[in-house]
Amino acid sequence: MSAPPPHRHIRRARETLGEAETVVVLTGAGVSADSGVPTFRGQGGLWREHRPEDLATPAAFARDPRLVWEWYGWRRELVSACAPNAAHLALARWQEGPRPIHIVTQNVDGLHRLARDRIRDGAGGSTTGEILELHGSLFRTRCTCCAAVENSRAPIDATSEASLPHCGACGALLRPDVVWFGEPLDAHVLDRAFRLAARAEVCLVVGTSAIVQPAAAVATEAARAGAALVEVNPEVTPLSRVARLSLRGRAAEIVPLLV
Ligand code: BV8
Ligand code: ZN
Repeated sequence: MSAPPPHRHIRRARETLGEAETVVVLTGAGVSADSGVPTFRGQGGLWREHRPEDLATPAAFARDPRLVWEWYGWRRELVSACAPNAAHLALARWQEGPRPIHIVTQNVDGLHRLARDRIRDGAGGSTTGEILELHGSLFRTRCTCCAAVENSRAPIDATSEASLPHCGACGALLRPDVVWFGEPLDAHVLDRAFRLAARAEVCLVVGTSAIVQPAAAVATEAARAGAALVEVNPEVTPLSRVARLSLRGRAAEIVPLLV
């Protein structure tokens, strides 16, 4: 376990974030690790015995939709039992504040939205901050034929292809409404993310290995446009050397100290 970041780094990060008019936050699986959601690549990061790159692909779904749905059904069940952690909640509270704080997440677990709902506790929100889900959501399905999209938290019966979820409108097989490897991201969402990054004075990067593209480019584009990068991650990543501050530690411990 790495030593916690020195107080002066935390103080400097708080000052950097406190002075910024506009902030974009890029999060990855590490922000949900403290909620019990396994990461993709860190220790214990394997999703059961499957590698994301093998199953989160159109080819895997075409080859064996039952196996892919079994994997997503398992992840849906696991994530449904996870609650937003102190990092999600601190970011949600920060978004309700006076400044535009935007969250761009690679995660499909919906925990940033859940945190916002918790903070608002049913009351309407006042934030101008956005939550952009670059890679879709575990809790949405899309029809493989008519492209109908539905919110869905139902358990998946993957015992046979016939028992997999099918479209109420056209009867075709449904798929998880997530972006698989080799698939393009939603152009509007990605364009919006890059626009926010280009305007940000600070980009806070929490819990990503910065390997997956084009998501990781949101941080590098922000830096290229002049933003200061502040990173929170127990491990070194390709962004660490370009970050103004790279805080070694867990999101649930550090993020609440920063915002
Ligand atoms: C595309 C949804 C093109 C599914 C996911 C260059 C440019 C463009 C593409 C590529 C490129 N190079 C390679 C590619 C191909 C590929 C790619 O990036 N491959 C990687 C493996 C190299 N990219 C794509 O295929 C993308 N598509 O570009 O299409 C195109 C264009 C036009 C037309 C056709 C095609 C699509 C990528 C999206 C894939 N879908 N998820 C699902 O979830 O099932 S990606 C998946 O990885 C998750 O979304 C995850 O969030 C994401 C990134 O991983 P991280 O979030 O960073 O998680 P990871 O486990 O890696 O790291 C966790 C970090 O947290 C670690 O650093 C760890 O230290 C830290 N941590 C641990 N505990 C804590 C912590 N931090 C803080 N606190 C803690 N407690
Ligand atoms: Zn349909």
